[in-house]
Amino acid sequence: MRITRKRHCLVALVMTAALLFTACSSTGAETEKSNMPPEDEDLTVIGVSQLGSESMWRTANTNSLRETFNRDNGYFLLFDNARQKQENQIKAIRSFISQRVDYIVFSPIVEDGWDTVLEEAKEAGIPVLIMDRKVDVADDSLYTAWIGSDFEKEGEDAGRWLEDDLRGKKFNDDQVNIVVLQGTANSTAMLGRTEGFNKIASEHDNWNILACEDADFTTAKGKEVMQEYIDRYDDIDVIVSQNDDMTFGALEALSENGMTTGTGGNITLISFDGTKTALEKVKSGVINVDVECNPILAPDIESIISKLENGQSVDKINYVEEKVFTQKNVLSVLDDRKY
Ligand code: GYE
Repeated sequence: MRITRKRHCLVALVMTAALLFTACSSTGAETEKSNMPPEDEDLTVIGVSQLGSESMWRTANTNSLRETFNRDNGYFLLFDNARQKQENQIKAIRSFISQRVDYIVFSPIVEDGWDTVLEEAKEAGIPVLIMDRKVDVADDSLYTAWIGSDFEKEGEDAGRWLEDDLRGKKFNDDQVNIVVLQGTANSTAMLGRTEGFNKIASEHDNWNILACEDADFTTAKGKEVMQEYIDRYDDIDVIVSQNDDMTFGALEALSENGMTTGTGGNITLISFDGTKTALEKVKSGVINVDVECNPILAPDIESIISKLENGQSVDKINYVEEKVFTQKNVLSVLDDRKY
């Protein structure tokens, strides 16, 4: 049979693909092998799938994991940054399973879509510890424990603070006009903070939530959505920004439009996370209140792992401590704040 030019190309293509495939899979295997600690080292191998690096909170959370799970403390850390994509997290978890890590720790970007991969981890007998955000799975036995914040309480704390702050204040038409910058859609932090704040808002007939839109927990999106709000509404009294990074973006948009916030400004600004940079702005009065969300989760995760290693039982749900910061109490933490 005469090989036509077209056919020739096809044969060449198939051969190249085959070569590439072998090259890729062998590199993959090599990387996996070299990723693991030498067999004679007695280290506990932890595979961490971090959802991204979208915020200062996330950076502090990642640093906490790296500071805790290292060789000096008897751990070997396999760390993967999913860059805000669930499919990357699923891939990372699968690779941890195939590398037979001792524990999988991960921060799920959204709540749903985890059943299959967690079933695979369970079948492989690898305990899964979930941190920060939650998963919505049909079978709770798919993970061993969860460690993180009470996001609904954070939202309620913000609402209760506003309630107190508004006491005695007078508005032109008696309406309190509120805009909300929301975090990543379907993430536990966004769902909880929204629900908690809305619960308090529903107790006040004059709290008027004008808009509540997704700004993905990032500064760039926070600025963009805030600019849209400024263009759309001319009477904003309160901004609720569901994390500090969106707050920084909102502040850029506001200052470009000559608008002011905080104790000396025209708009009340509520933020979440309590990162050092934001707390400086609480101190200077630009942000009225910052509801803390604690990113230092690794010590708690480690104590759960130690218990599991010793055959002890652990609590399924583990909340971390957090506070609410205003100008009144921010100085007590600012100097020692690491993130
Ligand atoms: O508030 C935000 C981050 O899930 C608690 O995600 C976390 C949130 C945090 O991007 O800054």
